[in-house]
Amino acid sequence: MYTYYIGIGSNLGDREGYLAFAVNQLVGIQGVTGVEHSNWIETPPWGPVEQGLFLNGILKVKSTLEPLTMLETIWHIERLAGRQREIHWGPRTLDLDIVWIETEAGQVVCVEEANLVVPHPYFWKRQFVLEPLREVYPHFSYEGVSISDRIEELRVLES
Ligand code: A4P
Ligand code: MG
Repeated sequence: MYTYYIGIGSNLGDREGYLAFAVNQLVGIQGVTGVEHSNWIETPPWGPVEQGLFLNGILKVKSTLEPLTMLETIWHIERLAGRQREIHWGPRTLDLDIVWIETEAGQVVCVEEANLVVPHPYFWKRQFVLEPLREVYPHFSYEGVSISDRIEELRVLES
C-alpha cells in the first residue's frame, strides 16, 4: 500500500467542477482505497506562460497501484476531463502531478523513469503545492527543512 500526494490544478472552464470530477474518478478506481484532499486555493500562474488564475490543491490517495500504473490512471482522468496537451506549462482543464509517495512504513519512494520523476522536480519551489501539502501532511519535511519553514522562505523570496 502506498500513500500518494498528488498535486491537482485547473485554470480553464469550470475549475472547481474539474477538481471534484478528479476526486470522484479516483474514488471509483480499483486499487484505490482512500482519497482525502486539501482545501482548494486560488493561485497566480507560476512560470513563463501568461494565463488565468489556477485552483490548486493536494490529493492524499491510499492505493495499492504501482507508481507507473498510478501515472496511467491520472492521465486517463485528465483525458476524461478534456485535457489537451498543447502548451507546456500552459492553461489546462485538469493537471494531476504525482508529488510525493510513501510506503505504509513511511518510507519515501523515489522514481526516475523516462515519464515519471518522483519527488516531483519542482514541488519544493512551488507555494501552490506546499501550502495545500501542509494541510494534509503538517509534519512534512524535506532535506531537513520543515514545510512551514520552506513556505516562509518562499514568501520572503517572492516579496
Ligand atoms: N512526468 C514526470 N514526472 C511526473 C510526475 N511526478 N507526475 C511527466 C506527473 N507527470 C510526470 O506533464 C509532462 C510529462 O511529465 C508527462 O507526460 C509525464 O510523463 P504534462 O502534465 O503532460 O504537461 P505539463 O503539466 O504542461 O507539464 P508539467 O511538467 O506537469 O507542468 P507542471 O509542473 O504541472 O506545471 N501555476 C499555478 N499557480 N498552479 C499550477 O498548477 N501548473 C503549471 C504546470 C504551471 N504553472 C502553474 C501550475
Ligand atoms: Mg502535469
